[in-house]
Order: sequence, then structure tokens, then C-alpha cells
Amino acid sequence: MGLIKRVAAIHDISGVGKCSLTVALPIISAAGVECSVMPTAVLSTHTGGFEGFTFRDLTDDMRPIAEHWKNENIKFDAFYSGYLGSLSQIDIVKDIFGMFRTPETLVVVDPVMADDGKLYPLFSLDHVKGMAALCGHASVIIPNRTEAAFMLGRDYKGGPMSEDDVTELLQALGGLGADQVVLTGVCFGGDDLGAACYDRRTGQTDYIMDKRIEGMYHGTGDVFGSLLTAALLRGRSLAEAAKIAVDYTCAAIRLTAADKTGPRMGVRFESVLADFGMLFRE
Ligand code: PXL
Repeated sequence: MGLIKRVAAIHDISGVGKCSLTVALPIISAAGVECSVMPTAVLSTHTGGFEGFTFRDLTDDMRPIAEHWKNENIKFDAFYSGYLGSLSQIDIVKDIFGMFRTPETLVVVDPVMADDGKLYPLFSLDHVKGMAALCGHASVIIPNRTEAAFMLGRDYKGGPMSEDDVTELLQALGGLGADQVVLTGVCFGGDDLGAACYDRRTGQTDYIMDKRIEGMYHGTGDVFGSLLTAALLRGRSLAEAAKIAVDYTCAAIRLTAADKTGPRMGVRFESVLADFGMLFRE
């Protein structure tokens, strides 16, 4: 058995609603990867579909946390950043990547800020610019189609795409600077939905499609990103990791749809975690 890999997950912790760190910790751990955390904010719930949530900003703690880790000579195989509460947090995360990264470090940036054509509450176009710049410091970025449109300064168009549209969009996203892009929310028409993976260095594109499940469920992007990051750290290729992430995200959504708990409480990833972990049994 090799040494366990360690990733630092840099996201908020939303107490209720199953997203960000409450999802990253269990999923990454289930794959046999150590998940260290830098909480960027503490909220009572996530900001999608709840009124009056609390928000304790932890920006001032981020540099001291990173400096303590550095002084203690802690090493990370990867960083995985997601929801960042402010522009200054984006700058700090960029600096943290610079403090710790080696040529082997995997840096996954999920530019969490929008879905379904709309920015999340609390975010502005400056945030979009900051996230696009942060993507330039990543090895892998995982935008959805809305985030992709915002970061490229384009109008968001939902609905089916052609393969040419997807290829052009992936190349434009690659132009932000990351080596690899995983675009979510891709659909070619009919009842399909999935992810497109692109490697800027080889030009290879892979599509991982599944059957669309009706409805919109909160936190699915974080479930997908955590599954993908974990599988990459367990040695899977980008396309293999994306296939695993699509399969288990869809399985969790199908169970949630059957429960009828509504979109804001997140997806039932817990019920697929044991099977996911078995993929990596040693
Ligand atoms: O799932 C992304 C996410 C993470 N954290 C917070 C959010 C959201 C999406 O709305 O509000 C606080």
C-alpha cells in the first residue's frame, strides 16, 4: 500500500444543505485520500433557496492558516478550491497555491459562482474576473456552462449544443490557462446530460454522458468536483475520473429524486459512498 495522498480543500462550510466542505470531506475520505480543510466562511446553510442565512467570513484567518501549515512543513499532493466568499479570498488562494505547489501538485479549481444562467447571491462581475484569473493557476478547472459563459464574457445559452460548439467552448476555456477542462451541463439534445473533458496539451476531448434527471439539485457541482478530485488523486485519468464522477453524481441524484425532499437540501451522496469507496479498495 502506497502513502496516502493529501489534498487541501478550500471551500466554505455550510452547516445545512450538503455542499462545499460537508461534501468534500466525506467523499474524498471515502476514496482513501486525506482531506485537510481550509474553511473560507461558516454559514448556517448555503445561499441557494434559504432566506436569512448567517455568514461568518474567515478571510483574515486564511493566510495565518497557510503560514502555520508552511511552518510545520506540511506538504499537499493537491489543492481543491470551490466557493470563495470574496475577491480577496481569490487572491489569497492564488498565493496559497504559489506557496505550496511543486511541478507534481494537482490544483483543481471549481469556479463556483453561478448556475442556470445566473450568478449566486453575493457575487458581482468582479468576482467573475477574479475566478477566471484563478483558473489560470489551475491544473484542472470544472466550470458548469453558466460559469463558462460568465468567465468568457459571453451570453449564456442553455439547451442542446453541437459538438463544434462544445469543442470551441472547451478551447476558449483552455485559454484561461489550465491544462485540463471539465465542462459540466453539456447536452446534445434528447434526454442526455453530462461532462466534456479536454486536455489542452494533447487536444483530446472525451464526452461522458448519462440520462438527464429532471429537476435541479443543490450541491451537485460539489459532489461532482469532490468525486473527480478524489478519483484523480487515486490515479485515474481525467476521462476515467469524470466517468466515475458522472456515474456516482447521477446515482445520488436519482435517489434524491425518489425521496422528494426538494432541491435545496442537497443530494443523497451518502447512499452511494460505500460503493464509491470500493472502487479504490486496496
Ligand atoms: O454548492 C456551491 C455552494 C457552496 N457554498 C455556498 C453556496 C453554494 C451555492 O450556492 O451558497 C455557501
